[in-house]
Amino acid sequence: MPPLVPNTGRSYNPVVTLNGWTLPWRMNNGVKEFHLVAEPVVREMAPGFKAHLWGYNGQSPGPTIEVVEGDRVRIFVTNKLPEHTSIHWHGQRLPNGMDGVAGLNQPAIQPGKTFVYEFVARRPGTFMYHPHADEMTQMAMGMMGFWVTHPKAKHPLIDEVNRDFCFLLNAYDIDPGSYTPKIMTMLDFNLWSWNSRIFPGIDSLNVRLNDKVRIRIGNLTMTNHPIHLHGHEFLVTGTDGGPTPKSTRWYEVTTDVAVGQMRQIEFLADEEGDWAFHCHKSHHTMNAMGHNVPTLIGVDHRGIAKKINSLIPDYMVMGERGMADMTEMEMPIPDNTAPMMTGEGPFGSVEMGGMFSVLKVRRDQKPGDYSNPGWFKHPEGTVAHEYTGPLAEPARFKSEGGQSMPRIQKPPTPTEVKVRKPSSGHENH
Ligand SMILES: [Cu+2]
Repeated sequence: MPPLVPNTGRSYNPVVTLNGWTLPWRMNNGVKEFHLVAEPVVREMAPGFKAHLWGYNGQSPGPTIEVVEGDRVRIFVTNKLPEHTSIHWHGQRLPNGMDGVAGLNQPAIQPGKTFVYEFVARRPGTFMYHPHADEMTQMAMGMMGFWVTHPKAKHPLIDEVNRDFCFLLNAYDIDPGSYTPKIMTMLDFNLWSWNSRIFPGIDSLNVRLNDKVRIRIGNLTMTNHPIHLHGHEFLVTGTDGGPTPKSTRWYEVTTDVAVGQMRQIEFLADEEGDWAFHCHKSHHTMNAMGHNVPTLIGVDHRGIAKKINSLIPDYMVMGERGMADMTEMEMPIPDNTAPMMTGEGPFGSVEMGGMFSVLKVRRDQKPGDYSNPGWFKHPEGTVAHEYTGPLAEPARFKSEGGQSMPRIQKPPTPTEVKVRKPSSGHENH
């Protein structure tokens, strides 16, 4: 959805929620009123793959809430889940009774009931909201949302930007062929998502050349995610605690977003192209996959892959022709399953899944135009290509070098070695 330009209240430059939207509000005697409905939703996580999640107002994650520093905010929360819930406004300064921890700060919101929260958005920054009641279940089911409080005036530490994107890092464990996340999973999730979408189902971030770009990221998974941008260097300009002091900012190309944290990165998009933007944990740029597969790199698979497959159904040949095989051979997978890796790029399979998208920087992207400009047209002679000319002998590593603590030569102790010869049919010893 295009950014929601405010038509009441104070103006601000709205954010773009990847594959999401901003919740409209109404002004009631100077108070900004929102209505969140906690309910079961169906989320298409990628084309052809739908998940049965819990979320807010028809989607997981819920809609982004955007307000201005100093706004008095009233949020009605209706519970249409089969169990009690509450909402915690992660990172906000507010009266203790509005903090949303069920049992501690308020009674839980029972199914069918509506509660109201009210507070002043006291500090500008990047926030999240999520249940603080049966959290393990409700967050594993997708209940969370983004919150942005824009500064009320020019702020010395908050720059104006041309594009402002936001998304939440979340993760699910959904067995191939099924629809509902397994909520008892602690670490071994099989779907690593941004706003409950997985590559290639994540919106690209489309910007104009020389735009100043801000991306806000919140992590509500069970592990950290080093988020990596190609082709540019960025500054971390904000955290959960608000804008960072300028003296603490340094350029980098990857920033780790730990669990429960928010990071706000900013850069000048001054390099044209289609730049990869992803979590740097390689297993987080994959979709549903089995992890208990032996490595057989170096084994000649000719003629035996089928035999191995009959013994180990999950087995696939890796490290020989690249995972691109996976996308080409179109392995039979159960209905409603995202392929482990996919994505047809202009040069072939991208062999990715999960937490991966593309920053598209274009000279002719109009201000305020967030539409996808298609593939980058590379200037003549700027694409890596096959070389068939003569090559000199390449340099090769020759020695391990020294060691800091030389080993003491001890007289050899006799060792008993038992050698067992394979019974039959094996050629190696
Ligand atoms: Cu990750």
